[in-house]
Amino acid sequence: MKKLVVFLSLVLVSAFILAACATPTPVATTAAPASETTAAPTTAEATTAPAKQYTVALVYGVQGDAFYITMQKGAQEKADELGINLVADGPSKWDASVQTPIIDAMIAKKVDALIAVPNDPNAMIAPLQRAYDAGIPVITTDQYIGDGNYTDGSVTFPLSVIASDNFEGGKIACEALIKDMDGKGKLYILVSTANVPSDVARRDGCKAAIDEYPDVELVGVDYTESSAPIATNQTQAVLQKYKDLNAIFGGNLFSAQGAAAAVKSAGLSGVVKIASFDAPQQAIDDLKNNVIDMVIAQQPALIGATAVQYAYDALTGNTSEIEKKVSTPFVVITRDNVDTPEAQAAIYKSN
Ligand code: T6T
Repeated sequence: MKKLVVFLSLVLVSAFILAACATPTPVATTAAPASETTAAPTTAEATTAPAKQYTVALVYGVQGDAFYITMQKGAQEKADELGINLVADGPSKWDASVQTPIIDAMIAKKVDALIAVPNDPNAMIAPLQRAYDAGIPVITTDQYIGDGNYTDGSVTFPLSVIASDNFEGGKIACEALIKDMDGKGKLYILVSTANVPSDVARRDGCKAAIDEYPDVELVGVDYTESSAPIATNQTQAVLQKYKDLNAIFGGNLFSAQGAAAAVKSAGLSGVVKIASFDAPQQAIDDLKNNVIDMVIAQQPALIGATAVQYAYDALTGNTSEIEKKVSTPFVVITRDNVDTPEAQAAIYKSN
């Protein structure tokens, strides 16, 4: 465990350094936001039209997920700062056919810009293209469409993709687990689906870490459909089959939550190590109770805020500083730093 602590301290430091370097500099804006135009107009100004209040839509990934609740909060805070009217909605389940009518409704509402977490990298191209064709700037967060290369890839109309470096996050998590296993033993991966770019990248990042250790066996990869009960059942089956399982990478909030429940009910807390990708309060409680050993917090609020800033920049003609791809940093939380202000600030909000 000592090794894990030392390693994680290094990771945390680099995560914070990364945060300092990679956080996009707030883009200078040229137009005054509507909320700031409160001074009484002079006679000469009285005839000029008031500044337009923009409406920006956020169509998040799925309802009831603390990650997206936190993203919406960050977006709302930035919208309030810029005088933007933010409208947010998302599907009741992770499904492109449920998300598509929500996008179409935003187009019908004639929103000024659209921020979306596409539920499928291919199926969501056409709905987002409809928004773009209607003159609505499109930004994607957390996920991408096409191959994610909006500069010269298969789809280039979105202005930007703002997301975590998921491959790197998966690698960080599994390197830490493997160090704690003294470089040998059995590891199991759970992620949401095989068709979600974020989780596929985390799985691949974890596999890349495993590849560096010939004595580490990957006993399996399961897809949880982002359901904690499914993840619990899958983990129980793996615990039955591999009595000497050493570690689990829970590649998203519900996958990790389900894995933790299974390990707890099998009485294996602290024996089977768990890394949770995502930082809801439950994961923090499990960390403190020795069920989970490491929590990789993404920064959904920063993702949401950056997207709203970019939407505003696009609408006010300040496009020069918009980056096609923004990678937001992680905060790695362990029992050693969980009570620090940085770690506490990184915990997701659930309402
Ligand atoms: O891990 C996040 C998100 O990044 C991922 O794309 C889907 O799952 C979450 O929303 C957590 O449930």
